[in-house]
Amino acid sequence: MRRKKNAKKGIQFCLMVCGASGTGRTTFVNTLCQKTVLPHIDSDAPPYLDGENTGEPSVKIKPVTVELELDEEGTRVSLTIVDTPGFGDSIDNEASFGEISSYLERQYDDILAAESRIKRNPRFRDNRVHVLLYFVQPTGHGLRELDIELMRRLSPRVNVIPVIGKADSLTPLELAESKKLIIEDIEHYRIPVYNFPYDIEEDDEDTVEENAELRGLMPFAIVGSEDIVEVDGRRVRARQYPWGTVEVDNPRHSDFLAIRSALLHSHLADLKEITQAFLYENYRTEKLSKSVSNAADGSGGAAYGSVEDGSLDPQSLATQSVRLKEEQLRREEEKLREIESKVQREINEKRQELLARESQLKELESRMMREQTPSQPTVEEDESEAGAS
Ligand SMILES: Nc1nc2c(ncn2[C@@H]2O[C@H](COP(=O)(O)OP(=O)(O)O)[C@@H](O)[C@H]2O)c(=O)[nH]1
Ligand SMILES: [Mg+2]
Repeated sequence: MRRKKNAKKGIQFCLMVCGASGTGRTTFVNTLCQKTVLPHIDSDAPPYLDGENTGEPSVKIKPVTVELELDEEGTRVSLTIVDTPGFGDSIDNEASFGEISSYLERQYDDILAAESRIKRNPRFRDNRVHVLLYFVQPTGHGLRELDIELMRRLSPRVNVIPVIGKADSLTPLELAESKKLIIEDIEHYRIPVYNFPYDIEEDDEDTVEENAELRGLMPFAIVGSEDIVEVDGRRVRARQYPWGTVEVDNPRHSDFLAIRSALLHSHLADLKEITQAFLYENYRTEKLSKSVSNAADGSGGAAYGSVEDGSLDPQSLATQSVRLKEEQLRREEEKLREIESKVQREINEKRQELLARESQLKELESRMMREQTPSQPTVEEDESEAGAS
């Protein structure tokens, strides 16, 4: 049933890719979608800079939406990809951190505003990001400070899944070691990544097994390729080297299939659910509660910079204005509700009146019928007599 419905309506899902330049984000996206969704000009360079050269790279995050048909049954996903400019080279990382986190928050603000509207906009598009794939460079080591900071800062706003980009540049041993080091770092720095949560007591055996398996693969080893290569008569996505071929879809070569199926099939709903019920709710509470600026655990705070003179920082100001607007909307809504119930009351009264009239009319009608009935045969008799003569 659900599948049929999904096929008809299309599921909406939003994926953000993030990481240093050259970690294979663009290639991964095109591999995932099996078509060129992101152009292969380096999206990290010129297009992301504002035309005017002010010296400040102003990052532009532009989502792209593609319709993907996932299987023969026609299951479709409307996948929105959000590529973020790479960092780690010359760009000021602070600026791109700020850009990314404010992009995430902007999508929450949009829905917050949409929810408080009296009249809903039927064309409103929910652009909340459901998952962020963070591309770690294939250095063979653990996380860099930059990786730690970014994932820590963004994980309160989005489900973060760490992956190792261009994993084929590591030997199997190096890859295994690197995965181990990265997981150790994630645990040590308590980065709340999305770890395929399960509950041994509550969940069924299959779910537990599946999630444990996926958790065991983290960080996923990604190999992407836009080339189709013939291997043993099969045409597959692969990277060809003088010494051999790395097949994207081969689980012995990379974790691409595992992450693809987790994102687009098995964990799509869970990622959306956590975004809605946990991440967005938290943001909403933070935003609407007065203590928002104190509550921020330093994450995000630095991006906005608290103002020295004790006045409110932009975040609190924004919060306040949203709150005021919300209050105003609520009052207007209340007024409208009052009017509505008054009209409803009037309608009810009129309906009662109408019903009363109706029954009066019915009574009158039946009285008339009763009065008419006895005289009818005489009329007929007269008529037939008249006809006979
Ligand atoms: N070895 C290897 N190279 C890759 C892989 N994916 C992309 N590349 C190459 O790495 C370079 C940067 O890739 P790109 O997708 O543009 O990275 P982005 O800057 O993160 O978007 C390109 O030359 C790609 O061909 C991969 O999985 N393995
Ligand atoms: Mg790119």
